[in-house]
Amino acid sequence: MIWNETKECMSRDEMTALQSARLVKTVDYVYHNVEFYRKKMQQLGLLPGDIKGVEDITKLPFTTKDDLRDNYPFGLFATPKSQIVRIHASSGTTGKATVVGYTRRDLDIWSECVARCLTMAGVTKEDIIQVGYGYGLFTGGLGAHGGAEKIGAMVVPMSTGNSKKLTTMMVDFGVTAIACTPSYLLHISELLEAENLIKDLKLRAAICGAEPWTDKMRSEIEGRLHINAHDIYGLSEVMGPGVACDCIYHKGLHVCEDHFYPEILDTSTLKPVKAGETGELVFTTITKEGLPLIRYRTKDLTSINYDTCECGRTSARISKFKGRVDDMLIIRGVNVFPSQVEAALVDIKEVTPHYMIIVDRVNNLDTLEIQVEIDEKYFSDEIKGLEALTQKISHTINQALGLNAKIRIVEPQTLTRSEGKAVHVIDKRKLY
Ligand code: DLL
Repeated sequence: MIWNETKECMSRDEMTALQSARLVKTVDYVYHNVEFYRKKMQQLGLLPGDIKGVEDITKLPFTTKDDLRDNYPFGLFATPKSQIVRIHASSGTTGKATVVGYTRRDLDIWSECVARCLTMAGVTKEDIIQVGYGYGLFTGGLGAHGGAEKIGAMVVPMSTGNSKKLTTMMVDFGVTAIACTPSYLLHISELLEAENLIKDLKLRAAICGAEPWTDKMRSEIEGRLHINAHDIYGLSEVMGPGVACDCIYHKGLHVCEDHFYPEILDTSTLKPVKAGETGELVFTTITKEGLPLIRYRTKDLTSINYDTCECGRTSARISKFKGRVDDMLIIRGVNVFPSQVEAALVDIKEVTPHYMIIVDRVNNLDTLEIQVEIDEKYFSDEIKGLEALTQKISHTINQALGLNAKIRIVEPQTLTRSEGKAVHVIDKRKLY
């Protein structure tokens, strides 16, 4: 068993030594295998030998989502395509997706990290685990699946979208653990309550993530379903789910820091903040082969704690997330940037660049409405024309975001103009 606690209980000095050795290797690897990094390092006058350990990490350049987009699709891969055995993708800031690639070894390490997280939630080979994250290009489904299989649990690969079947199977199979987004689990709990099925459940644990949620929401899920709910974090660029997870004490998420070196940086100076202070989380992958990333700016806001946890793990813990540096929204688990909506609308001549994204949560499911202002030239009272235009916009938005949105066409000059930074989003979701 590799996912036992050996790497999670090392002393800080041992961990730093391991991270340093892996960082040195990674820097040498990217310098010789990824033109993007070689050029960036050369611009900074850096040679691989200048990085002797994690104490030198701040000398290295950052990587952003835009860098992935600019090198779309495979430009940052460090291995020949023949060694990549899996691709995933998530939303980019505009039209193009962010593509990530894994070698066989990357997949092994990924499943090991997820297995550690599931172990923190008490999942063992005796469990039956339902995976209710989407399967496909999103990393949630296959990522959770790989970790559960590594543990040897019985996996039910439900994916998303058929809640009735999910609740039926949950009861019939005697499912003991579930992995899905927290809002989806709340929705499921309502369905189970409505059908008076809670008493028939064998469920003990949930591993929820992919979107922000609070301790209050956790208590609500735990109370309704009589389970322990754990917070799992990750992002596709760095790997997918399994970068960090909280244990039974829920005092921060243990980072798999033998694979991902975390830094917390001041959002304006991009200099490291002190432990306990909030800043942007930045990761350097120190064992990845397919898509190694140096100082990847997650844009997620958190703080870090290096104290040993009550559970005995010594791994660094990041606090529950406090928001993002950018304007990315997470709607039904899908990452959405307002700029994607803008980019999609530009191609539709009948509408102006004025739009408003309205996100809400009804019955614990996210709803998305996009109000679009019609161009004066095309404005008429003719319903038929408007219906056709609504359909056209709806289709374009669905293609761009991978999400269905309710489109509401509004009259010219209806949407508020702002004098400063334009406000394009009203997020009515209450994160408890
Ligand atoms: O959401 C990977 C994932 C799947 C994580 C399943 C956990 C469970 P992306 O689609 O690339 O990857 O989105 C990554 O989602 O930068 C955060 O802003 C947000 N996020 C992920 N997990 C959490 C969490 C997956 N536990 C982005 N709490 C990240 C808060 C989260 N935000």
